[in-house]
Amino acid sequence: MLIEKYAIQEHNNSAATAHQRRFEQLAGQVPQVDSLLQKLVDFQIAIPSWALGTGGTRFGRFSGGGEPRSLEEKIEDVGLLHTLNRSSDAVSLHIPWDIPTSAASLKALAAQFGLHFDAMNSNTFQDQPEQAHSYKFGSLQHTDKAVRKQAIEHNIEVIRYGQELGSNVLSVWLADGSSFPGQLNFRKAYQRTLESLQEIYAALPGDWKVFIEYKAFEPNFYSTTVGDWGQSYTLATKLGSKAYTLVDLGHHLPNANIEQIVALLLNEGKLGGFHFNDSKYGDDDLTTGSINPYQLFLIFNELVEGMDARGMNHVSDLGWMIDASHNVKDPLEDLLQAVEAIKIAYAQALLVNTKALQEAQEQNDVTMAQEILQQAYRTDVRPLVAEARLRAGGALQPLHLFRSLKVRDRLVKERGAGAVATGL
Ligand code: LRH
Ligand code: MN
Ligand code: MN
Repeated sequence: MLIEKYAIQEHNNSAATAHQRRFEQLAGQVPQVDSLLQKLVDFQIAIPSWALGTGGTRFGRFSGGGEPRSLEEKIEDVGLLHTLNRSSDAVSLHIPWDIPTSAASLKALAAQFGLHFDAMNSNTFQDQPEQAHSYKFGSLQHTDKAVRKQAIEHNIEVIRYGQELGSNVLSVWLADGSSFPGQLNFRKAYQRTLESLQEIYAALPGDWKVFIEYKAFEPNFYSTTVGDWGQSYTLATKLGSKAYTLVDLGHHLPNANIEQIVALLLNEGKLGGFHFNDSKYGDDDLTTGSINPYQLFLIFNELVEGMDARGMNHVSDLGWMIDASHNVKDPLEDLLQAVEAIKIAYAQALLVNTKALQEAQEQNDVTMAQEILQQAYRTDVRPLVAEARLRAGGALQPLHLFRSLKVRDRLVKERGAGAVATGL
């Protein structure tokens, strides 16, 4: 299903006057507004294939219908998002939830929508029907070498798929850990994980990176072998310069200071990228910015300041991905909201007067430091984000247009009310 250019044009024309008024009012107060807008135009966030369907909880799944039935339809869905917001130019696949049958035709389809393939995610947390060994007691950490070998080979296979698709990142998240005290020798589990990762690392093409994603708990509830940024960081350091830590915002213990973790990983040159989502309790996978937008802003504030200090490219030097999945919203509407929230946080961080903030910090002017941050955070930057979208050829109000064009109804008609996506 395509959203025609004229539909976007018509929508933008009808919203133009109100937008222009709001934008001009704000633009006057923003130093170097054109360069800020260009940064917003350039900034892209990859969409995970598994977020295109309603996820489930362990208890139930309530599909809204019209979900993508194939990898091709998932790409079409990301294409829809990108047509509307011009900020979602990549898709992140999960193997074996998404097995590419023909890489060439998938690449061609993606290119039609201006999309490419971002990080490839392996899966050794579920058993697959044809698999010889079970991951019940872990994968890369497993006591049995044969299980480790199977998991290593799976990761190498994922790299191969990624190479055919033009990706250059492997994301490894392990459910490995233990559910009861005494179940696991922590040192041996860590060591085996490292050795397995070393074999995967050896198969990594020269221009690839590997991201090691940590998570405090779930599905194991006593220990997770890559449970926090420290464990991921030591693994990444031992592996070498192509290995980095991936920060999934939902993977911390409650109240963790994620912005500080991000600042330090960046400082050590080991921050690989993000899985954006939001959470109130655990790995809730809720829409980015729906629970704690101030935290998201504080993270972006560290990113902008730290990346600029290190001369990093905001777009290409880190992996920007969403990782969300839930039960009650239309997945495409949800992803439009998530991308918008990320761009808002980024725009607010770009507004921070870094020089003044650093002066306040050096002088221990705590009050002023807080004022400077909150001045940026409390600015309604939505007209800037909308203007950037307009300049990039997207819709002024993507969600509004999605609804007025009845996109979901059209997808339900095309794919059926019972169409349910593969994934979580
Ligand atoms: C684990 C995780 C990881 C998986 C995804 C489906 O909780 O965040 O990134 O690949 O969920
Ligand atoms: Mn994740
Ligand atoms: Mn997760």
